[in-house]
Formats: sequence, structure tokens, C-alpha cells
Amino acid sequence: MDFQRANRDANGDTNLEASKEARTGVVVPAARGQILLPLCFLMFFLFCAGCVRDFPQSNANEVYLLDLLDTTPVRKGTSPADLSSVGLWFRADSISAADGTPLSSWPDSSPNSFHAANGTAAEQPLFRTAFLNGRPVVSFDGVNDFLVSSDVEYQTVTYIAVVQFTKAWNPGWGTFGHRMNILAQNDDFPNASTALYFNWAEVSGAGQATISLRTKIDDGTPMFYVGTGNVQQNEWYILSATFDGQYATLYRNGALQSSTGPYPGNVYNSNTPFYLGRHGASTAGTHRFGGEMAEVLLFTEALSAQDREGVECYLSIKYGLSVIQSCL
Ligand SMILES: [Ca+2]
Ligand SMILES: [Ca+2]
Repeated sequence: MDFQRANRDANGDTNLEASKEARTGVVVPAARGQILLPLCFLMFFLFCAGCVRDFPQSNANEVYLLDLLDTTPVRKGTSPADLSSVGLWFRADSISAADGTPLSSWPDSSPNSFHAANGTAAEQPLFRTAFLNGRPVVSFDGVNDFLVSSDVEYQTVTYIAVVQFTKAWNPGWGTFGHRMNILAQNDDFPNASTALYFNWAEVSGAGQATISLRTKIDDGTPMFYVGTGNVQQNEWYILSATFDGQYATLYRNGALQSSTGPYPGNVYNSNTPFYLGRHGASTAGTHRFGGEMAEVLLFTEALSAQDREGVECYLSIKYGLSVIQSCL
């Protein structure tokens, strides 16, 4: 139910108000409301108690009843630190450096401490201060920048990333396309598990950008992917992707984007490392991420909807980006 929505004012305080999106229910003028309201509330408690979390607000002129078809959840922000399955956690605000500093390492804030590194100066992404909602990001040039982390053991997975790509469409990529890997454990066959990336490809004679999750499972099924269009260059997104042992599913800013049919099995156990900004296969030179990453997470399970939406809310509030669910 979405009849309350959190707003944050200039002081950073959280205010609650009736959601305008939810104001599609019955509107009762105040005078008649003196009679109807007690009846409505009685009916509400008789039939609807337990299917809502809070009570609608009223003002001097009207009262909004609930749109019972609106199932948008209300979530508190959940820090990844509160979830035991966080396997990799790269957040730019864990770094202290001057604007423009090449990064030889991006610390992993998960308990694994699988810090991502690259000792070659020309291939190091740049630290950028006060870039997104006053917070820093890590900028990849799309040419040769990447960082390499470690292998993580997992059988199901969730990726969550706060990212934008700035790399422009190149018609030379054609219908085969160009994968801009955000975080990937994807070396030469068979050493591939999963990869989250933006993809440019030619569709109907023009470049179209998508988000994708590639997954390889351990029953010999070739890598399958889920992805759809409608993402834009130079626009920040909170991306989430899960594989739960059956289905791979993508979310954009909290909203379901697309899902595969069932592929029962565990993620293939590759012993190769995770890369930020590329994949590890021999074709990696052609699949570099160009853009900015503020925060990139890998969980070693398919998070429940409640936990995924909670982390998305945490990131939404932190970076000032909208998600479909209401965040407290
Ligand atoms: Ca470079
Ligand atoms: Ca492994």
C-alpha cells in the first residue's frame, strides 16, 4: 500500500505525507465525511486491517481513502552491512583522495575484504569527489580502465549497483553490440558465472542501450541473459539483478524490468576473479565500461524482495535517486 511517502526536506529531515499517486481512491468532502468517515473507517478495519501499514492522513478539506490496488511497498533503508550475504561491496565514499586521483585500489567494504586493484597506471579509473548528491564516484574511461578483485563463492546471486554510462553509441558495434561490464565474473568458457552490464546494440538501424545480467549455471546450459531496452546514456540508475536458482530478474530503480523463464540450477562455480569495468575473457578489450560507479554490490544469495527493496531505499536516500517503492 502506498498511501504514505517519505520526503526529505532541506534540513535532511524525513516528512510523511499522503502519496499523490495513491490518491485515486474515494474522495470524501469534509461535511459528508462527518457521517461517512466513521463508517468508512469501520469498514476499513473490518475488511482491510492487516493489508496496510499505516493510516491515511487528512487535511481540512478532504480525506483520501486507500487505493487498494496500489501494492507499492514502503521500506526502510537497509544498509548492506546488516545483510550477512554481502560478498563484494565497492563504495566510492570508502576512498579518501583528491579529485582526479588514479586508483590503484578500490577497497571492498564487505567482510571478505576482496579489494579490487590494478597496478598499471594507464588502466586505473579516476576518483571523483562531490559528483553525485555531494558524494564521490569512480570514473572509468571506457578504453582500458578496470580493477580486478577475487573469486567469491555463491550459487545464487544479487547484484545492486548505482551507475551511469557515458560511452556513446558506435555504429561499428552493429547488432552484435558492445557490453559495458560493471561487475563480472566471466572469463573464457567454461570459466564464467555471472556478469552485470549495460549493452549497446543496433536495433532497427539505431543504437539502443539495455541492461543485462548474464548467468551460466552448472548443468551445461550455455550462458543465458535477461535484458531490455530503455536505459539512457548519462543517466544514473539503481540497478538490481538476481538469479534465484530458477529465474534471472532485472530491476531498474526498484521497478521490475524483465525476467527469464526457468533455468533450474546453481551458478557455475568459476575460480576466476571478479572484474570491475570489464570481463575477464580474451575478448575483454572490446567490452569496457565507460562511465561512473558510485556503489557496486554483490550478494551471495537472491535477496528477498524486502531486503532488495530495503537496500535500494538505502541507496536512493544516500544518492538522491528515485526508486518506485516509498522509502522511509
Ligand atoms: Ca585509462
Ligand atoms: Ca568460485
